[in-house]
Amino acid sequence: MEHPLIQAIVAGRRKDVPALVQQCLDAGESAAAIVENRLVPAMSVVGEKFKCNEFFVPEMLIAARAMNEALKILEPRLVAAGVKPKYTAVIGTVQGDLHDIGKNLVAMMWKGANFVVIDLGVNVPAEQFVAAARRHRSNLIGLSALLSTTMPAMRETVKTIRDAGVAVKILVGGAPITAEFAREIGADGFAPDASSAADAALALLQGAA
Ligand code: B1M
Repeated sequence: MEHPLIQAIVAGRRKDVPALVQQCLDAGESAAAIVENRLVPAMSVVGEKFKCNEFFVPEMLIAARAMNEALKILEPRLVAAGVKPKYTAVIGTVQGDLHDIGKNLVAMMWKGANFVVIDLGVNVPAEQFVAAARRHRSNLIGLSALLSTTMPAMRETVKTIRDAGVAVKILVGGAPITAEFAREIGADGFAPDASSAADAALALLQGAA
């Protein structure tokens, strides 16, 4: 039997979500554990249902909104009160792609790792990453893509950043992205999930220091 929070997200019962998240917190689950063990699995169930035509886009969207209710509560807890941030990161979902839940989780984990995070949102043109990295003197750019059809936009974005000569590390991720693809397009790193995205970013930046 799935956890009630997973059930509520899958069913898109967004009004039930805050109390269920609170129950998890009261039971001693950490915010990160709730993300990993409840939110991410809930969205996998949604994806499976979509694949077998049990869910369509509206159901996916409703489930995503329910998940965001949980994230609203968890974000302040994930973002540790911290000493002065050492690194600045720009993050966004590449052009043509509107998925932002995974990217938002990565942004949160980076904030949790005490980064200043400039979130450019979704459907971000390559030039906008370059401009933001320059404006904010960022050390890191994070690119997310959820569609196999937007993988070429990720490749193009990496190329644009490299051609512009901005001195940043580039970390990529998203469901269709692999370490091999990341290497092939010239990114500095790949992370399969939000928590390893924080470790990977720190490893890249500390290696560069
Ligand atoms: Co879309 N969608 N969707 N969708 N959607 C997928 C991705 C899909 C796999 C569903 C399926 O077919 N089973 C499929 C893609 C197939 C493919 O290309 N291979 C798909 C499709 C086809 C589409 C549309 C084309 C549907 C249509 O209109 N016919 C359309 C495209 C719109 C567009 O982008 N142009 C579309 C639309 C949508 C909604 C708007 C309805 C909604 C998005 C809402 C939103 O994001 N605000 C939506 C959703 C919710 C999904 C699923 C169900 C869930 C995605 C998600 O949020 N997962 C998804 C199926 C699935 O993945 N199970 C699906 C949870 C999230 C935590 O995981 O984003 O993978 P994820 O992020 C992970 C890692 O990938 C990684 O860390 C995160 C946390 O662990 N990660 C990074 C992500 N970015 C990273 C960056 C990093 C490092 C790690 O470094 C910077």
